[in-house]
Amino acid sequence: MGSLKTTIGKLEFTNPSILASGIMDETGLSMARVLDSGAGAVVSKSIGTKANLGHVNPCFLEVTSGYINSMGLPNPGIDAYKKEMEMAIIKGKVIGSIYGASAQEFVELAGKMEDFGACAIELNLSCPHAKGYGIEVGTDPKIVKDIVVAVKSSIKIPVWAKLTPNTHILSDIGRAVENGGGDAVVAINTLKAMVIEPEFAKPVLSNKIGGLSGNAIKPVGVRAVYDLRESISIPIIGTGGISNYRDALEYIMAGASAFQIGSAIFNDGPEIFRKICGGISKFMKRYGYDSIESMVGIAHE
Ligand code: RRO
Repeated sequence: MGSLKTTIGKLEFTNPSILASGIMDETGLSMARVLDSGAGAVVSKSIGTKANLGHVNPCFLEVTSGYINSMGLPNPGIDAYKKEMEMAIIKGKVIGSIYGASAQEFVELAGKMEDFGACAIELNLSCPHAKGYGIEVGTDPKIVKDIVVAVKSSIKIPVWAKLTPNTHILSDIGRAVENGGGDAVVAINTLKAMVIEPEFAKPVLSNKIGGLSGNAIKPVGVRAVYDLRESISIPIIGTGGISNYRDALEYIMAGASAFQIGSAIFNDGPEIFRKICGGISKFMKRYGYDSIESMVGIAHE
């Protein structure tokens, strides 16, 4: 049977399924549970320099084929997160997601995540609704490159950059990550979105704007990965709306060496990692693929 192993730069993963940042990853125990459920790795909640309560409710809505969140980066702050990281890494690979308003903040956070045992850093350059963070730093190629260069020169572990689809210059941003020495890009974060309640004539979310995730965004994510594959040579991790093995294969064939799962956990629980990997294995056997690598990017041929 074909192997599900995949490599992202110098890191090797037993399978290409990874928990996306923001779901079941505020605590070490929940990340450990996901690793026990068959995920090849988990990404932590995005962590900042100080504790942050996030936005007040309502900050999460279900919509047709997806969800809209405006959680607002709730997290306990980097120093309090140490014990969660330590609890999770006993069970497997943990990628430390961090957000900051400046290269200096990213450097400080990345150094701490490396000390806590993260196997890689995921720079959140893409939260769609956080003032001063996310897309406000992640849609300018110069700022992106400066952040990547600064973080790369300060730590030894690989640096991934999570990119936003809320831009028309995604390829330029991917190239900025590559030129800055980044080891991989992750595409995509959520799409800027809004819901209005007609009876109240007002946006429902307390923050008005949120980020759309789930099945609805899968074609946007697949296209983003396809475009990035044509623009850069560093590995790509695909994410956005994956809920079955066929969705995951679309991302792989568009150019992703691994994929992340988030919203689908609301329906299927953490067992989804094993289920999707099982589906990919059966597909590989049936169609004669002997490795994940042999499928990466083949939709371009
Ligand atoms: O916490 C959030 O509100 C959030 C983050 Br950090 C992100 O990167 N993407 C998103 O949709 N929500």
